[in-house]
Amino acid sequence: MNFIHGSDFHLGYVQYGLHERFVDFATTFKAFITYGLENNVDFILIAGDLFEKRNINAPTYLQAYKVLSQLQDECKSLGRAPIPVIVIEGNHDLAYQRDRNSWLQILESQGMLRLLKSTENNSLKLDYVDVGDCRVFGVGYLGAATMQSIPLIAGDIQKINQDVDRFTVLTMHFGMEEQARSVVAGEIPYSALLPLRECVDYLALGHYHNQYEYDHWVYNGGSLELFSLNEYGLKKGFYHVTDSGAELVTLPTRPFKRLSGNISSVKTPSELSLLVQSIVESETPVDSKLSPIVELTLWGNLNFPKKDVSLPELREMVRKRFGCLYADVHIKQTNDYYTIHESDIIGMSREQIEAKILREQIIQDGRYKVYAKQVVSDTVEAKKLALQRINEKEIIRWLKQSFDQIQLHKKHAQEENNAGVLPFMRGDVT
Ligand SMILES: [Mn+2]
Repeated sequence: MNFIHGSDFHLGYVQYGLHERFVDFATTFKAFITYGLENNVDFILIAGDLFEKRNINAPTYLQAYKVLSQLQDECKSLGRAPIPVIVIEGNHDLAYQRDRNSWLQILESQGMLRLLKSTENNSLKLDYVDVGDCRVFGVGYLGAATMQSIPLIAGDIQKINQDVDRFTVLTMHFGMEEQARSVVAGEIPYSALLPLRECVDYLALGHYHNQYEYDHWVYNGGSLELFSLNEYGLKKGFYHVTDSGAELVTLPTRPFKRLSGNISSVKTPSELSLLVQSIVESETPVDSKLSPIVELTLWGNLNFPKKDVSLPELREMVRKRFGCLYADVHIKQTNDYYTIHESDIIGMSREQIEAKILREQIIQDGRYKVYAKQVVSDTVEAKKLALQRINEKEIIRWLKQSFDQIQLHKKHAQEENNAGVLPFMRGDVT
């Protein structure tokens, strides 16, 4: 057995409106395919969101076509059979109803890939393909119907696989509960996957852009490129699966750097320039062939009108220092967030007051100040669960998970060795 499993390439995404970023996403996709070729895999699996949009433009189509046709040409010149590229539709590359065909279907009709398209017409009809010693089932993005479909999918696989003994791969596009930095509707808890545990050897997931895995059978490599700064610091890669197991492979991509500084003690615009100067100079330049993308967040209380700040000038300082492809500097005024006025309590609900007091405590304590929002919402939630008489072990487990997440985030932030930790809360996930 020998295959690679990746997802969320998002070809066609023009991040920051930069052509270079448009090219980066394709370069990374190509590197993934090349890895497969060089490792002589039996097949290449893409667990959805090959494309950024349903209605991609011609250059994006060409990027995909070129990479896939080159793979075929190279297989031919090596005298080996073409390596099948097996794909499902993610939420980003579903066809519009009116278009009927997705771009993935077009590429399939051209013999560039094999699109696994399970159809649901009253009953689910699973699509699969046999390659090497594997049987690969695929179900495209189901959205809110994912959870209820899982037992049906498991039942069908069991029926189809009767008397067949193959290594069974199932590829789907959904996120697992508590893996995203934010709370996302329609996430799947691990317990819901248990019917699949019986009949699937390898569950190849896509959708969330961070790497995670469960119990040596559920794998999500994430997007290889950094799709948004909310993903900063997340582990990302694809899996190379052989008889000895699934190994996470990472690829070199354009570096991102996230910096921050507290502006509360800055009195004038020129002092602000000096602060930015000292922040960028205390950072080591980025060691990469690709020029980096750097984001600097200046947070706290700005003591003079924002219009006096020359953001272009500050951006230029960052750009010069790091030789950036793109530098972003922005100001995040957080002063109000930390201030509690007694008069504010009038007219507030009990829950709001509780949240406010908790927040005050957390800020005074200092250790989890930057995570105050999360700690408050988790504490309030824990109380609600207790009132609902949820088993205390369950509540503790849930709080522990949240705590571990904060600890992990804290550790990452420290590793980045930033002067001040950003006051970012849970971010959004695509
Ligand atoms: Mn997706």
